Parts: sequence; structure tokens; C-alpha cells
Amino acid sequence: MTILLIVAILAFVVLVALGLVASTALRRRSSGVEVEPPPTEVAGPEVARPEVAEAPPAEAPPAEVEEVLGPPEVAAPPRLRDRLGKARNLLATRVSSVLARSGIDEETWEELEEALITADVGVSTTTSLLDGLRTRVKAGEITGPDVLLEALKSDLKAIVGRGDHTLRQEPGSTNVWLFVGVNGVGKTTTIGKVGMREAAEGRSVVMAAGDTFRAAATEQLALWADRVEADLVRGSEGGDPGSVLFDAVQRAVARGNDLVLVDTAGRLHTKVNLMEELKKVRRVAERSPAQLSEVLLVLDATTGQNGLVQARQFSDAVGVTGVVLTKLDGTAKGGIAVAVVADMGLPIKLVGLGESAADLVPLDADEFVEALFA
Ligand SMILES: Nc1nc2c(ncn2[C@@H]2O[C@H](COP(=O)(O)OP(=O)(O)OP(=O)(O)O)[C@@H](O)[C@H]2O)c(=O)[nH]1
Ligand SMILES: [Mg+2]
Repeated sequence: MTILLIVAILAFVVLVALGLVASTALRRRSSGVEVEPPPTEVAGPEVARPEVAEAPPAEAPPAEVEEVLGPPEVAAPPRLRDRLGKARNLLATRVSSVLARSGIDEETWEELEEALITADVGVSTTTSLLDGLRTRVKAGEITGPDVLLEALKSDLKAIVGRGDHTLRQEPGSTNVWLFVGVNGVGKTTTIGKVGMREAAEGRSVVMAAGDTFRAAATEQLALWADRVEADLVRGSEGGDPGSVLFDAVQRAVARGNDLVLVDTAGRLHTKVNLMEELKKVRRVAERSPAQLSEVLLVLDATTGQNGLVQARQFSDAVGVTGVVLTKLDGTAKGGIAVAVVADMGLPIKLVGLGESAADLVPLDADEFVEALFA
């Protein structure tokens, strides 16, 4: 009897174990673990053509949430004064001894000259500014150090404020804004920030990944396109940036989009082929059905006077319409803003004050110069 009972228990245990094994196998099969991976696509010659990538579909929100979804919102912009970092106070410290003197003498001029050059204003702009002020002192128009400093500030404000500071857009057309500049200055980040601003204003944006030299560059832009909910048009690595622009414009025109923001490669400006490449990209934009309304040179303010050399080369090659001065929040000394406008006659359209979307603001000349002396 006992033996029979033991045999029955053993048989039951074996049956239960077999059942468990069978159900695990079934579960595996249905979860696809044993399914073969899909065949990899073979790259043919047509892969070199840029392909259009849709902005990745957002996860479907509940119906009532969908109603309130609008364009992406940009946080409140930072104040120039709060972000100017190293630039702020630089001139104030340097010129404090000028104010401490009872009158205007040779030492006054030497101190002002040194202060301006140290702040990156540049030799030629400094010389012409001080020559103008000397003449006014001689004419008896400027009488004391405090009036002299106010006159200098007002001259600096007039320079920084020169030119058209708006980003031009022809209403009713698809506008192309081309972003150029050497590597690492902040082109891709600036495109992301500009895209956020424009989308928040209700404009439809297409981003063209014209930096085809590095795959990572496209991925970086794709992240911004995702945030902006912009379409991204990309090419294959090493592909023709002109074709990327062409395809982006075709797509934007067909859909009636307002803006195509074109990223470009930033290899060293001393390499002739980069300039040649950019010239071609510009020509494609000019011949396209869209309106090439801005060619924006992105300059890193921390590179100081070297930025001017870049500005000249890019201007000669692609006809720059304005400057975006980035990284003014870092170690930049700020005077480069004066030099760019005075030496190159290029307006500063926007300044970068940090890495996040809100940290790109129009340059308020008065606030900027006051901050340098505050
Ligand atoms: N602090 C600060 N950092 C910035 C600003 N603008 C851009 N950056 C940073 O600068 C670095 C380079 O920016 P990118 O946008 O990749 O520069 P790029 O010109 O596209 O560089 P390449 O694609 O290599 O030519 C990134 O770490 C950005 O976050 C700014 O205004 N302030
Ligand atoms: Mg880039």
C-alpha cells in the first residue's frame, strides 16, 4: 500500500515537471526569442542619395491631452547681465583708475587703450574709438573722466547696435537659413535653439543635416529635431551636403513649411575644400525654389580676435548676412562683439548664453555694453 502511494506521488511529481517544461517552451516561442532576426538591408548605390527621415512619431497621448499639445515651449530667456560671466566687469575694473583721476591726461588714454584691447575690441577699432574721443576732448566737448567714459560707452553701444538684427523671413515663402562656421563653435546647438524659438512662434521648421562628414553630427541634430518636432532630412555619411539641402527644400516647399535650417560641416576654415563645399551648398540654395534669406556665421566668442579671421574667410566664400556669437557665458571677454561689427560690418543677430534651448537671445546693445562696464 505504502509502496503504491509512493509510486503515485512520484508519478504526479514527474507529470507536473513535464507540464512546466512544456509551458516554458511555448512562452518562449510566442515571445519571438527563437524567431530569426530580420535580414539586414544591403546598401546599394542609391544609399548615397539623401533620404528623408520623418520626425519620429510621438507616443500617442490620451485623446484629451492631444487637444492641448501646442508648439514646443521655450523657457524664459536669461538676462544678458546675469550670464556674461567673465566679460562682465572686465572694463569696469580696468577703467576704475581712469575715473579716479582728476582730469584727462596721457595716462588716461593709455589705460583706456589697454582696457579695450584686453577686452578683445581689437587694435584698429580701439584706435579709431580713442581718436574720435580725443578730438572731442580737444574741442572742449568732453571735459572730465566721467563724461569721457559715458561717451565711450555710447560709442560702443552705437557700434554693437549697428545693422539689421532681425532674422529675415519672407512671409508666404519657404526660407532657407544656412549656418556656417568652424568646428565646435556651436552651429548644431544654435540650429536646435533657433528651431525651438521659431517653432514656439508657430512656424514650421525642417532641419537639413548638411554636416555629412560625421554620422554623430546628424544624430546630434536628430535629437533637436525630435524636441522641436521638426522634420529632419539627412544624407548618408560622406554624402553630398548640396543634395541634402536640395531634398530638404523640395520637401519643405511641397508641404508649405516656413523654414529650412541647414547645418553644415565645420572642418578647419583653412582647408579650401570646406569653403568650396559651402559655396556649392549656397548655389544649390540660390537655385532652389526657396528663398535663401540668411547665411549666419556662428562664432565662438571665447576665440577672441581669431574669430575675425574666420569671419573674413566665410564672408568671402559664402556672403555672410549676420553673426551668431556663442559662448558669451564662458570665458569670453566680450569685446569681440564690438570688433565683429566695426571691422566686418556684420550685424550680430543672436548671442548664445548657455547650452539649453532658452539660452539664445537677441543682442541688446545697451544692456550688453552696460554689462561690460557694470
Ligand atoms: N556655454 C555654452 N556652450 C555652448 C553654446 N553654444 C554651444 N555650446 C556648446 O558648444 C559645444 C559645441 O557645439 P556644437 O553645436 O556641437 O558645435 P558645432 O559648431 O556644430 O560643431 P561641429 O559640428 O563639430 O562643427 C557643445 O557642447 C554645445 O553645447 C553657448 O552659447 N554657451
Ligand atoms: Mg555640428
